[in-house]
Amino acid sequence: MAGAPLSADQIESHNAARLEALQDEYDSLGRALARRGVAIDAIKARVGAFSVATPTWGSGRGGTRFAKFPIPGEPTNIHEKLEDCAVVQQLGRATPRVSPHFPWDHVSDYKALREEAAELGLGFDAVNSNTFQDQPGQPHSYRNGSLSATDAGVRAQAVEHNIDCIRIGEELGSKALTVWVGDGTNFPGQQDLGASLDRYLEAAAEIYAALPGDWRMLLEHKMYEPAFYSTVISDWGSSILAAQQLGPKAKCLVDLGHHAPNVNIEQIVARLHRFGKLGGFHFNDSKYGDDDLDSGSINPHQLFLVFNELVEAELSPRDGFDPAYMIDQSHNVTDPIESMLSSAEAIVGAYAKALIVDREALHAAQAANDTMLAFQALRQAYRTDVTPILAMARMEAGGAAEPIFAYRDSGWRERKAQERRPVGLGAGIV
Ligand SMILES: [Mn+2]
Repeated sequence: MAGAPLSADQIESHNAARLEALQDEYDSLGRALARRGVAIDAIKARVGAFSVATPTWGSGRGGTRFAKFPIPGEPTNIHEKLEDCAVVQQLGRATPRVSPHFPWDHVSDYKALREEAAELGLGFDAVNSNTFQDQPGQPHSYRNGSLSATDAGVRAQAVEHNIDCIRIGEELGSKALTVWVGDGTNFPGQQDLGASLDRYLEAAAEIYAALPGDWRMLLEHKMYEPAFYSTVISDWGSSILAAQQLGPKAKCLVDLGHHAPNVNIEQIVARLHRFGKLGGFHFNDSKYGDDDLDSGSINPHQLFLVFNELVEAELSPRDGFDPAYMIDQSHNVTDPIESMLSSAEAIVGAYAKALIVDREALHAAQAANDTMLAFQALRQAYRTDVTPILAMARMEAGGAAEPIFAYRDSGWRERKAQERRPVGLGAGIV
């Protein structure tokens, strides 16, 4: 297939029916912001330039340890996943890149895959390796770990897979490899906690050595799961120590769901940036642990505070500050396209709110130890409804004023339910 997946005419008529009301709301917000010294068009331009990647696996229905409930018409292979990600991009205009995962997205011709994506209006973001599950026919099992395994053959296999991912990524036009390992233990005494990190670092250094000059290696930490007693790269401390030891191309990736409950993630962002090690983000939300709920659905204020730190970071850039943003959540009960549209809007909205913070007032209040006015600088921005800015930016880029309604009206999923083969039942994991 060639070109955008949905009819541009349909999006245009969707927008035409909403333009007058939207213009009115945009102008009204513009006047309100102008009184605060904020130029709405400048914010809209920043919003229009912001983007976040979608993960190929996010286009399918996720699952839990218990079950996966597929929906008719969900994608069954990388080609169909790209189509669905292209729908998200066409309507939402905030997700122009896709983050692939190997071996799940394996094809025989990556050059052709890159062209196929480009025709759909998509590029490729960070490549994700997978050494947390066994694949058919692989010589060694990851049941006792991968990069940190005690068995040298297992470690070599995991290193080789990551290097394969780099080679594939080069063909796809990626510039980063994201490494998350599920390595860890379930019992005290199961492994030597120091030696397992040593083995991880030694193996990770071999992957690092294979990075092209302009690539980054993003280390993703996770506190627990699948291991429930200890995890080798469990937190941002382990992550930054590993990244510092590996070298300048190694950075830390913060997945919002991968921390202990109540951890101050915005402070972690500030810390990682302070040492030039903030490499990327996986956006999702959580209530109890790593539940992979939709971004901004549980704690939108935290998302805003994270972006507040990212805007501060933009203002005082450290070496190579260019975080890779990606949505990483499990769509268990919704149409994944709708969840990604809704989440992208929540993420861009948090960014827009962070942009309209009166930084001068904030910094002055901080310097004067005026706690309440410092907080009010944040509060004033947070309570601003930035919806008209997002909608206008989307529309001007060719997207839809109300993406989820435009998607429903398109009948995309119903059509795909006729065309695509059904997904089997079974336990799912993302
Ligand atoms: Mn993640």
